[in-house]
Amino acid sequence: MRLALDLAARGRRRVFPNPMAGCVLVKDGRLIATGWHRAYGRPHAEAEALKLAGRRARGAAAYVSLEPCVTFPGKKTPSCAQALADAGVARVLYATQDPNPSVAGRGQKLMRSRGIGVVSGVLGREGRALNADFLERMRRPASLKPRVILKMALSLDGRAASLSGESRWITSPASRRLVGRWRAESDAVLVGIGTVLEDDPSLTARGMGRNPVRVVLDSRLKIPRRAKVLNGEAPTWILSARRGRAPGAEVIAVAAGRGGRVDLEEALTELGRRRIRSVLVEGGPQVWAAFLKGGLADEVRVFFAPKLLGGACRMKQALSLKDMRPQRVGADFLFQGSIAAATTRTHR
Ligand code: AOF
Ligand code: ZN
Repeated sequence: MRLALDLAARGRRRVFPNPMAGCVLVKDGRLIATGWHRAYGRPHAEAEALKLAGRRARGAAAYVSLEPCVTFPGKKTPSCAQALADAGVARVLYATQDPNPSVAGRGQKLMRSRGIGVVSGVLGREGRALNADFLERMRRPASLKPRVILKMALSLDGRAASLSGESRWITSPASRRLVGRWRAESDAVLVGIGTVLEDDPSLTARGMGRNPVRVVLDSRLKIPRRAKVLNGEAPTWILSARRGRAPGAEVIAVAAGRGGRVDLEEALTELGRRRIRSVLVEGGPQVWAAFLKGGLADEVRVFFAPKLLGGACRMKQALSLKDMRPQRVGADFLFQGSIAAATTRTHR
């Protein structure tokens, strides 16, 4: 079991929002196959081990770090409890029950009904510690909406992009690293389709931790196939008023509100149902405005970069400011500085 737990831990940072899981198949005192859940959407630990073992799985004992799963609506992979039974595995020992309400106890029941000897709670404390985050999320009521944090990056004159639509990069590498950390701390990052079309961001944690779920509001399902958010580096959920498919993402149908746009309250309800505790809303301006207008944001984090973008067609025409002296004036913030590089501006 210790090996199963160690194997499970190899999926750390990759499997979110799924739990980590490892599986070891043993027969006649000999290890015959191992497997672990490598990444969200990929085969489960048991499936990997059973594939390696082939016919040798018959009569074997399986040590699994988590109760093997059963099928439920929206599930991406086949039931492991079923697969273990179909392969003729004789005994299944697992560390902890799956806290997912769609699975909890049902995996055990299914295996027992198929004549498998089941033992639960083997290194239970270690198993629970391994997936403490998953356990905590699954205990959340499905009716709770996530906390919404709006992240904005603006020039000092309050622009999020140049006239041509460029927004890379307004802020410094240090700020972007900080955003990477915020992404790693969030369960989900959300952008509108406009941002995907304009900036093509990958929305990963930039190596600062595990990647959050990437959520795209795309009412009319316009996402291009080559969009970086579809690169498989992290799970992507497209919330759309249309039904459809997008390879590399899960398209989730959400009721439309005014103007055929995805209703934001519905969107947050859906994320809550999926046990998302926090969403970092990264834009663009239309999405910020919609969240603010709906009174749906809990917190804002605004970067002001020491530059002026007003009227600049391209980002490189922004006016840089130097010797910035930020000050508090009453309830306000005053930023004073001198203009460093006067670039000639070409207006449209
Ligand atoms: C297992 N073995 O390795 C893992 C399990 O959408 P799916 O098919 O990936 O299913 C996700 C659910 O499966 C997840 O919420 C949790 O209940 C269970 N995770 N179960 O038997 C595994 N990772
Ligand atoms: Zn499974």
